[in-house]
Amino acid sequence: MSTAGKVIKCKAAVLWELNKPFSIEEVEVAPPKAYEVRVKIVAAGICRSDDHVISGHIESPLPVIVGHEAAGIVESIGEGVTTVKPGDKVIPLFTPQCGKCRTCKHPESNFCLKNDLGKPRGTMQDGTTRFTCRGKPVYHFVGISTFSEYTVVNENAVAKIDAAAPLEKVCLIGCGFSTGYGSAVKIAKVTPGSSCAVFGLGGVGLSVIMGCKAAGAARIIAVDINKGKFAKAKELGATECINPQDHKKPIHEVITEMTDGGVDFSFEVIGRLDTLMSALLCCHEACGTSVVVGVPPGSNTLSVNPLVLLTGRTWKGGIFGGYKSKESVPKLVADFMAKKFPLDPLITNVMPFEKINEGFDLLRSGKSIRTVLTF
Ligand code: COD
Ligand code: ZN
Ligand code: ZN
Repeated sequence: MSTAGKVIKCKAAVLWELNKPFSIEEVEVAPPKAYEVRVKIVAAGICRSDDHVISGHIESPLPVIVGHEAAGIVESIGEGVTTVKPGDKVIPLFTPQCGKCRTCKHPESNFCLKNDLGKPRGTMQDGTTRFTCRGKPVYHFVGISTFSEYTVVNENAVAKIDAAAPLEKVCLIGCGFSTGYGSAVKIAKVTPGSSCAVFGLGGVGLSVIMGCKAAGAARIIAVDINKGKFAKAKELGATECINPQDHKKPIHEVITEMTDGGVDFSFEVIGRLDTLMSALLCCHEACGTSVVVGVPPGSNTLSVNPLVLLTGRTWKGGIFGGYKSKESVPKLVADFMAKKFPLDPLITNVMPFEKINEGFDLLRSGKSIRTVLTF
């Protein structure tokens, strides 16, 4: 019997309070309104940014259903939807692409004004929610809330992908892979023969390394305080791995000495003020570029001596690897299908959705890169 037009009751991981485990609850998911799409989630990855919501580092109204890296199948569509249909395989987009705003019309930028990232309302784009649990409304996370068997997204926040794509792998294209890889090839525009330093070897940082390698970097210096991450970093293209705790000197000085005055490109993929500064200072003072991928907790700010930039450094940042999401995600999936890059090395654990709290424990203990939850 078709579920289109009806409320669906299903399981979702609800975060009721900060710093508490998720509670697997029965939730009601309302049908999609006009220009919205209801998606049956098939696989969802766990990204550190989801954990930042639990800890309060990323602000969100509560209760909330988090998750922003997933793949699924369209269950039903609202009025006026033309770009996807029931049965299509899709990836939800935590940065939408409306195609109409100033950002979308700009050839280079991707931070569509329909996003719910900076100051989150925790709602759909019309300001209302589609989830209820125990009679209470439950908030959305970045417009896609993927830790639920069913979710509702705006049409501009979902991309149709190859019908043959393995959803339990390409879900990583929804965040970790694209955020990292694009930061290297699209935001930094890493050049052949260049030197790079990547701070933080989680799923996103390792994807930066893949991007640096694909762009032809000659040296890729991987930096992490967890030595357990080094073997995977080397497998994916790092030429050297360093642990700041093994050095007496500040790590930016160590890298500057190793690279004749600093690297061409550096990336901060941790989300800490001290490592943001180290990454900035370890790129060459006259010709280096440093890219901000990680974001420290909301209220934290850096104070920077302008001379650091006056000498010629470039400091930039970007969300979702700089990719315009709706048009780029299908192409990234096609590239994966054509074996232009692997995703398997990033997936260390696969477990049923109900074990979500164990998946987060693995991330916090530094034992996993990406855990994929299957529904
Ligand atoms: N020095 C060196 N390495 C460190 C340090 C340190 N002081 N502290 C931690 N690390 C290492 C950890 O050992 C770990 O290997 C790595 O840094 C971080 O990896 P993960 O697995 O925790 O994180 P990812 O790769 O899933 O995500 C990293 C982000 C930087 C994207 C995330 O933390 C973040 O800042 N998100 C906010 C920005 C955002 O919302 N982006 C859009 C969605 S991702
Ligand atoms: Zn993410
Ligand atoms: Zn837009």
